[in-house]
Amino acid sequence: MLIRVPPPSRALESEVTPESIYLSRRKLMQGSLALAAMAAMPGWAGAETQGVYGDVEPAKAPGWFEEKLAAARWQAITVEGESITPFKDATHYNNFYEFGTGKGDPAANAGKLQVEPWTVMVDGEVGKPGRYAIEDLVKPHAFEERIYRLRCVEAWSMVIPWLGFPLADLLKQVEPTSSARYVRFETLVDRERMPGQRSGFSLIAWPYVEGLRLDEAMHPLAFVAVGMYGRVLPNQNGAPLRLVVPWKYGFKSIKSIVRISLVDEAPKTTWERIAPNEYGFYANVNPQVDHPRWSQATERRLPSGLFSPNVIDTRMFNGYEEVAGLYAGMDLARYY
Ligand SMILES: Nc1nc2c(c(=O)[nH]1)N[C@H]1C(S)=C(S)[C@@H](COP(=O)(O)O)O[C@H]1N2
Ligand SMILES: [Mo]
Repeated sequence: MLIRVPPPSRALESEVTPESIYLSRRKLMQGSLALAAMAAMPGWAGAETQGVYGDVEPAKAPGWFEEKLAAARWQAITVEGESITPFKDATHYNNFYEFGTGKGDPAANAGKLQVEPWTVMVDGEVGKPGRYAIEDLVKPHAFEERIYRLRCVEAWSMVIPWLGFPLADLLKQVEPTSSARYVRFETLVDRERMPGQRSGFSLIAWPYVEGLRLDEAMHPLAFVAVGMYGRVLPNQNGAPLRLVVPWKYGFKSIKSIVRISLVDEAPKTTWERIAPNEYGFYANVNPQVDHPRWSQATERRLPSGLFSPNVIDTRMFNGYEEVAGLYAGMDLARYY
């Protein structure tokens, strides 16, 4: 058996689950049924009883999702001393400019997005290029739950339990060649169903593009999400598959991916193209490097209101210090 030293982002389950649930679960886990019990429920067990879902109905999940969900490994990685953001906030306060620039626009408009069938074009420096049905990209990998902080560059944040698998697993599946140095991702273009793409005022040259250095993409924390809160990913959160890169500002976590290209040069990303002095390729969360128009030293943790703004300190790499080695020797004020 492989014994691993827990990274700093990993914490005791007691720190994210209410104590009563934690205690009953502990009892279950004392016996030889420990593993079975682990597999049976989400790491933030008892979401229904905690009222996490509120009145938000689940989206209809495709067959491939239900199949993998039944065998999911709950809570591989969690966060310290934080509570899960209510499902309502995570699904009704979104950035997804394809559906409009307002925080409520994605929830209001994304219902029309057709997520089934879905294919992802894999091309460039790979041994196994092709147009993959989503089922074929997902099936070889076990579902894991990852409870991650999500820090938007606009200085608000949430804590979200994602379901999916490491991006490294998907990349290994398509076999990057020795010339591959970066990964480029593209979101769907659908002017009919994505009203934000029709707007004459949009600054964005669609498709939305993001990218990572290959070693960043292979880091065990880089994640492909197909679900959240134990349910299939809602359209407004980037169904049917999106990236989650928890140590970077939220805009790196590209939604509704239709193309993954292994390339030898750094791709030009959407926000870099629009305002290169404000948004860099790296976009690592960094409280010491301010946005030219606002401070990045603190963040509003949702839910946040006028009378309880819930402002907390922002942490280097969003608290995921185990990625620091990826940037050894780099001036992070220059490569922001
Ligand atoms: N295709 C696409 N992906 C996107 C965006 C977008 O506008 N289009 N917004 C990004 C930003 S700025 C953030 S903060 C996160 C928000 O993810 P969430 O709505 O699931 O919280 O998605 C990111 N991914
Ligand atoms: Mo963001």
